[in-house]
Amino acid sequence: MLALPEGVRHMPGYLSAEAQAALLEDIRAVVRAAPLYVPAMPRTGKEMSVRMTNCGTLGWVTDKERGYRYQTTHPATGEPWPPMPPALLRIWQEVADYPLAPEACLVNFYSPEAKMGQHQDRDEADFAAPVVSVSLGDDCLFRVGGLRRTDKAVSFRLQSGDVVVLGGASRLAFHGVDRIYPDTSMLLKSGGRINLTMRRVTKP
Ligand code: MD3
Ligand code: FE
Repeated sequence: MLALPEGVRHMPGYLSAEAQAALLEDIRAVVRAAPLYVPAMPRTGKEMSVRMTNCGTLGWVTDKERGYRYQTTHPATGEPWPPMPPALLRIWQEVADYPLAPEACLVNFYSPEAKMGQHQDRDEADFAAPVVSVSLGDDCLFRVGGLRRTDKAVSFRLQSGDVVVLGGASRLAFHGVDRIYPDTSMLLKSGGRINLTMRRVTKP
């Protein structure tokens, strides 16, 4: 097992089975208020395989015309994003080592065939804060490299209930999800994977 890059903290099994089930109910309520939508790449309009929504004061969105950005409202409903569930805020307070609350939580839903190509998260104005990731449902193969796309990368499996803190030297590292391992969790009745990423967006 290779060492993780500096600034990546993987906490396997951070959430108990009960905490995972409770958080899933919170996320179901978020999705009822702010339905999952199909994000599209800037310029090409190519649809991503991951379905997305957000909670918090800001949400990350992308479409063909206007590209990657944060905004206060859902792109399809025009409504403000629902608030972040207290259980999520609590996780941030426990692990982020950052004095301010997260502003955005991006909710990614992966069907068994979905993946996310290698990219950097750089649409935020403040890179001092970490990104905190919570995984629910099926396992995935996660890959994280360095500051250049060609830097060597390490892959590891993320499981339901794992928390990852991406900070410091890894905050701008290339990363992605190469595959989902179907039927590896019983949390989601129809399978798939949910990833929640809490972020700071604005400069304090
Ligand atoms: C490493 N999501 O939403 S979470 C994303 O599992 C995203 O859905 C993946 O990449 C997912 O942007 C990975 C873990 C993660 C999040 C942000 C990072 C890893 C990161 C930022 C910098 C380096
Ligand atoms: Fe990312």
